[in-house]
Amino acid sequence: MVLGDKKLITILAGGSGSVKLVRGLATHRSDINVITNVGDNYWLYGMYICPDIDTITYGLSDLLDQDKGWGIKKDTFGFLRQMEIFGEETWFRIGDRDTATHLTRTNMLKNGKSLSDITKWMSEKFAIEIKILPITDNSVETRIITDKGDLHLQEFWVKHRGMDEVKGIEYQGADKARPNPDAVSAIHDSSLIVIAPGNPLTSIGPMLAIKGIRKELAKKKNKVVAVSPIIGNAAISGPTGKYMEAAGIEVSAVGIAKMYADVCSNLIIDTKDRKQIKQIESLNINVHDTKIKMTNKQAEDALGASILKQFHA
Ligand code: FO1
Repeated sequence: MVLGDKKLITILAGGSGSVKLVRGLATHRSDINVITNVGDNYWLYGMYICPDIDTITYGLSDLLDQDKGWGIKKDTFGFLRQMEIFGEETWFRIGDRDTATHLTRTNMLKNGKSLSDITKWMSEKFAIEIKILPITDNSVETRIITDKGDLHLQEFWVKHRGMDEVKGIEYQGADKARPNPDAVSAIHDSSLIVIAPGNPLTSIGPMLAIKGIRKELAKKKNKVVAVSPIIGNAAISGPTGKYMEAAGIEVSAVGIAKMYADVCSNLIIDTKDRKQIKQIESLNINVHDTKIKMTNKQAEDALGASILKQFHA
């Protein structure tokens, strides 16, 4: 839909691959909504940590520690050192400035503000023009079912270093979660909806598990384009392959196409995967191939520009 002469763009984002594409699109356009995953959110020391919201916030305000893909660059760790002295577990490395974000968010939640209101307020504090919209204000928690038991995603990935055998993934609370109405409107009003190259099971999956979101995306299917997080038979980064294998999904662009076939009519794959085009097209998905690995700012901007040109947004 075109609103006046403005075409809105919405991106579904989660994880560090996503922020690169958000930045790549934001270089060219400011009329962007970023819908973020909340399944990774984690309570620690009485603070509510929202990694995907914060990664986008720091990424858009040039504060992100790009080497790690999370946290604030050049942050210090005095708070964590003190927690260690107090005998607390310190496997989740939150920096001092980052802690200010979690503490402020938690206080605002305790004072009755919603996660989406807090995120909006924080975006203003970080002078971010782009709208950051948590997928829901309700609790959705990604749980990894392993041979050692049922773990929060942060416990599986950070505390246990992703070493346990994955038996399944659950999005606790997703069936009852009410989608953020602003996220639903953003999808409805956009002329282009991009599913960022995030982990399809732990970054994008929890968002698609919320009924109202999946339904709205399915309605806009022709306007939805996903960017593959896989090149060849391996994830560009992170544990995507491990989760896909555990879910019995082929680790390839074809596997991604099958996962998104009901909500997306367009898939961007890497040029190296051209041989998969016919198979993806047989799923009624249009395929575009380009360089999808964003190793620096130039590559981010180039992929952003290519998407905007390709989809006339
Ligand atoms: N990832 C790690 O691998 N180790 C950490 O100690 C860690 C701390 C951390 C603190 C704040 C934050 O916002 C993210 C943090 N992450 C850390 C990243 C996080 O575990 C995941 O990469 C995201 O949840 C995936 O989207």
